[in-house]
Amino acid sequence: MQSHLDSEVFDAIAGEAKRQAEGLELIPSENYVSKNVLLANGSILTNKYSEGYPGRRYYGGQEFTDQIETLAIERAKQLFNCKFANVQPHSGAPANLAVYSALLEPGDTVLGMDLAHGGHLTHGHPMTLPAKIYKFVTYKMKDPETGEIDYEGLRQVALEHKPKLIIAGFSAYSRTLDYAKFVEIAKEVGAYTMADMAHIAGLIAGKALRNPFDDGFDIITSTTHKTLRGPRGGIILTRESEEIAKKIDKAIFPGIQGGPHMHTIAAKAVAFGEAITPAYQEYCQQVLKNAKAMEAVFHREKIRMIGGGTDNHLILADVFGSLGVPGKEAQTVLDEVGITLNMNAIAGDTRKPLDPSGIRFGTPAITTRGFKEADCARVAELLIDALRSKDDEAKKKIIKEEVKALAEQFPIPESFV
Ligand code: DSN
Repeated sequence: MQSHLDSEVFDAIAGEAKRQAEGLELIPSENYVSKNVLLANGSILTNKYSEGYPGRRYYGGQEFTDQIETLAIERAKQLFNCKFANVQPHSGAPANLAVYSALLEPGDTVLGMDLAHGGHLTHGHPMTLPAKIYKFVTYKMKDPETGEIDYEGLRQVALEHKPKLIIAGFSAYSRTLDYAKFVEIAKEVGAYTMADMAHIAGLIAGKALRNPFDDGFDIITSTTHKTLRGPRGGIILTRESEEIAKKIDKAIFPGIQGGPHMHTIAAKAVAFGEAITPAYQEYCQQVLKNAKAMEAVFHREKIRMIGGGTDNHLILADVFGSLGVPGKEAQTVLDEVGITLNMNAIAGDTRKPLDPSGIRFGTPAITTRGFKEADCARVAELLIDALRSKDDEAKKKIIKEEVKALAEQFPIPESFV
C-alpha cells in the first residue's frame, strides 16, 4: 500500500481483500469482477457529469461518454436479444421504481411474488416507497416442497384485482418460472409484464436459463453485479416497444435520477463484453452444475430445501427445521469458519424475519474462482458439518483450516476471457 493513501480507508479495503481471498463466498447475489471491470469502475469517468442520453446531453464534453454508454447499450441489447436498453439505473431498486413510474399512475395495482415465497422488497414490501404509491397484491408457491408457483391462484388474483403490471422475479426462489403462463394471464387482464431477473440475468445472458423475452415479456430489470459479474448497478431492457422504452428513459432521467455514473456504465460495458464470450457461457453452465452438486449433498444429509432443490444458482435451506439451528445463528457460525452466506425467511416461517429459519446460498462466486462439482460438494459437506458442530470449537477450527486451504487452491482470477 502506498504511503500517501488514506490508511484509515485503505487498510480496511486491504482487510476486505484478504477476507474475500481467504473465505468462501456463498451469498448468491455476490460475485467477483474482472480486473478490467475494476479498472473501468475506478476510472476518471467518475469526474464527469452526463445528464441525458448519448447524443442528447445537457452538459458539454461528451465525446467519450457517448461512446461508452452506446457500447454498453448495444452490448446489453445483444446479450438479452431485445431492442432497447437503459444502462443508467444506479441499481435494481431504482430500476424497478423507474418501471413503476413509467407505466403506472399512483394507486394502480401491481401483482408480484410474495416476499415470504421468494419475492423481493421492491415488489411491494409495506416499508418501501413503491408500496406507498401503488397497490401491491401477491401470488405464492402452490407447494413449498416443490416450489411450483400457484398459477391458478395467480390468475384468480389477477382477475380480481386487474393489475396494470405483473412481475415475475425473485430474490430467494430456486425453481424455474413458467414465463409463458405469466404472459398469458397478463394478456387476459391487459397488464404489462416485467421480469425482475436480478439474480439470474447472467445465467440468461449466458444462455443457461430461459430468456423471458422469448415468451413475450415486455420488460426485464436487473442488477449488473450478481451472476452478470459486472459492477454494482442496474439495467432496464425493453423487448420491442419504443413507447415503453421512451417512458422508461424519461422515468430514469429526469424522473428519479440525476447524472448517470459513467464510471459504472463503462464497467457495465466491459462486463457485458465479457458475457458475450463462450467462456462466460461455460461459466454459467458450471454455476448450475455446481448448485446441483450442493443440492445432492443436502438431499443426502436430509436437510430440507425450499422448493425441494434448485434449478438455478441458489438453494434456500430450512436449517432450523432440519438441524435445529436458526438461520441467524447459522450465518454467524459459518462466518466463524470462513463461509459467508445469509440468513433468510422461508415460506410459512414460524420465526421472525430478523431471526428466520433459513439460510440462502449459491454458487456464482465460487464458480468464478474455478470450483467444480466435487469441490462444491465438499463445501456443502463442510457447511453442514460446521452447523452440526456449532458448539465444538476444536472441530470448527479444523473446518476453518480446510475452508482456507480450499480458498487458497482457487485464487480469485483477474481475467475471465
Ligand atoms: N440484496 C439482494 C440479494 O441478495 O438478493 C437483492 O436486493
